[in-house]
Amino acid sequence: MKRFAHNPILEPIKNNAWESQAVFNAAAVYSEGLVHIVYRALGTDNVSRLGLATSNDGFTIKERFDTPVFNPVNHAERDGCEDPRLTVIGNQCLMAYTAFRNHDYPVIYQISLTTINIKDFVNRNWNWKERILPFPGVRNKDAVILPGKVDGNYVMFHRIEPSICVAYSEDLKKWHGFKSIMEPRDKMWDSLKIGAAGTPIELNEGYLFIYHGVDEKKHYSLGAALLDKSNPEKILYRSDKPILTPSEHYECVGDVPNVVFSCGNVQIDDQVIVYYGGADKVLCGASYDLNELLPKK
Ligand code: BMA
Repeated sequence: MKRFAHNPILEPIKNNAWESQAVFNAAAVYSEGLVHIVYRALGTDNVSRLGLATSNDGFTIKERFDTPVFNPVNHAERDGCEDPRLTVIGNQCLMAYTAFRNHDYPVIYQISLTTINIKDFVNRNWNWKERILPFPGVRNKDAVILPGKVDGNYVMFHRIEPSICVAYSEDLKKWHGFKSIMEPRDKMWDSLKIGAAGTPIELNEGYLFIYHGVDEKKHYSLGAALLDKSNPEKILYRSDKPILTPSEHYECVGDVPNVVFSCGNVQIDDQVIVYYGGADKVLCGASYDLNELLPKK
């Protein structure tokens, strides 16, 4: 595991009101030789919107856009669209994110889904389709869609505290087969609660599933699991130790201390590049050699 030498790779821009407070937890898609990084930006108004930056090698930011690419539009998300996770299936790019509303009681966050044609996405035509609330009114976050279907169904991982759950759907609207598939582990780095990190990566051995875990001190770390390809509810391996845990200044000091939190990763050759928010303030990256991440046979 190697942190990027030039972390953080994105920091807030004071003169852009919509991204003046924090830029962190980002989704990532690698398409046509370019990494598209869709990051959560917190504005002066305390509302989260999504911004876009790109990179050729995954490490160096090539371009960063001056206006958000995704904004809150409905009541469920009036206080923010947070923590995007992107999955490409065929010509469809699916985005799961957290719709946040804190002006009513009780404060509610829930999962929202939308899609965009991959051509529109890479050409920056922001024709996002209908926004769907798969579980209206249920407090839930950390949703990500698997990059492959099982028995014709989309598979979503999501988090009903404190566990990672699964759900299935043919049309992204009606979901069934909810159940918890991964629980926190007593006295370990993931003892309090867990949730998906970025989109699972399909390998010969199974889906590489990076997830976050929170311990009793409320430190957020990242770990790795391997899921069975034909039955992703089956956990073939789960790391005893975190693969990344807060230690650098930009991970320990920020809006929320001691947090490494990821919503996106890409695979470029044998490298997995993981984008992660440092202390809910800045965006960072780390890379892993696939051979290092997978369990030794
Ligand atoms: C989670 C999410 C993330 C955040 C993390 C640490 O519940 O809200 O957006 O990065 O907490 O504060």
